[in-house]
Amino acid sequence: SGINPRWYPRYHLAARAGWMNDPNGLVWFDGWYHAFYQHHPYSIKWGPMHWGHARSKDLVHWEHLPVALAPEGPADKDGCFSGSAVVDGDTLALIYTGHKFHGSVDTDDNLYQVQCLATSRDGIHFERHGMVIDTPPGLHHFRDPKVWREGEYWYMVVGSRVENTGQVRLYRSTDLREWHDEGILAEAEDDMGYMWECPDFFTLGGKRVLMFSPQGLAAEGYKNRNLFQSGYLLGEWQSGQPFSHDGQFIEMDNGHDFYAPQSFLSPDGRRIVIGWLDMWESPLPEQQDGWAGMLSLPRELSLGDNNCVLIKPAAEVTALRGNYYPAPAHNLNNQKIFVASDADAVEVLLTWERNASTAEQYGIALGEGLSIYVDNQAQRLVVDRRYPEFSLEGTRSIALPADSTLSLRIFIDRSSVEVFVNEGEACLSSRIYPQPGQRDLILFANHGTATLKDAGYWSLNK
Ligand code: DQQ
Repeated sequence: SGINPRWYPRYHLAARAGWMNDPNGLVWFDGWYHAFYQHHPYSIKWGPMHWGHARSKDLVHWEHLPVALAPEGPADKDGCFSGSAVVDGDTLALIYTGHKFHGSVDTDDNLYQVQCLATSRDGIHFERHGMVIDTPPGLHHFRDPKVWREGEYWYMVVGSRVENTGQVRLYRSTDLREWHDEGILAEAEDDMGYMWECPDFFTLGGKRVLMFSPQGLAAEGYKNRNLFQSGYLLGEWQSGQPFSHDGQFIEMDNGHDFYAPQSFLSPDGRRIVIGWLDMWESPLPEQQDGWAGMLSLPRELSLGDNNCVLIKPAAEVTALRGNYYPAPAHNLNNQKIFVASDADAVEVLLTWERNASTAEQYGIALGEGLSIYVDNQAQRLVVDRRYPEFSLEGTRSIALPADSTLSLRIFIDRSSVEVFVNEGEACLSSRIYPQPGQRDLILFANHGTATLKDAGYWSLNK
């Protein structure tokens, strides 16, 4: 296409042109992984939402398909909002939010959101069946249905807002058409947000995870970004009961840009999550180039010791690997070491010996704009991005894990970075905007020494 390639991803899914936000309807159907997404094909800005569509055999090489849903029915005239997909026998079913305003003024009071159904036999062409769940009395914000099968029933969670309290509502069905209201599954307590978007509810190693994207959590020290977060509560659940959890909201990703994640099961039973690698408050410089928004790499969740959720790149991601290039040196003494130029599609592996690393800061940089480093004094792992020309400046960070080695898998694409820490302990994802020629990869140690046990990179998707 005519898109300026400088920031267009080499191995992540983005729309061919126009606007993209949330991943929708992630599913394995008929031999393909399908990813749908919130899409405005006619401009670089959010607008009446369509469902964009792509499919893949391996979760990393995607084939674009025609738009699956457009806002043209009576229930969704102003947008086909986020939702999910399930396989029902030989049919692929999409369950999504019909979004519309009554009358000519777009206000919250005129807002009307209902849950709709569309089905397909070939996974490409969809027949719309209209509304299956009307808005409960008194609600305006009622969206993002996530459906799954459990025992003899289909279940659905829907995000909602009652006054200034975010909620997740639960429904049950035998046929995806008639839905029984099962009440409130969970709701915000203690300032946990005024609207809970994109809920998802699944089992993980014997625990139950409620993943959602709350609006309105206050930033608190290093915790929480600003208005939009994505994260989860961990607990237990029995059908017919509310979700019992410990009230600890944990962020899914500690970088600058990750929102509205959705999960699905791979055919071999892995819980995979993909998120929108952006955030509502982020400027999106790629709009200058005719496109906006991209999806994250697929991530596999598991339950670790102490009931913490581990997040690793899905195994499929290694299919991208081309040649491996070991780093030119493993010991740094107050110096910079050049590793590669033009690093626009690489996976970097760095294992630092923390006890042998006394430098005030040590890590890796991509040009002038991005650095990922250990701050020894603060004992934090920091992602620092500086693109002042686009008003993108600032750090996000996590407390360093206790281990004596710090192992990082860093995925760099033309306008993104995803850092996976120590076998799934944390993950930090951010959009980056290096200009061409600003992609030198450089290891550094400031004021002291740093030692690598293992270091190198793969070129990806060559
Ligand atoms: N984006 C969708 C909504 C959802 C929000 C609209 C989250 O369905 O609540 O594009 O980013």
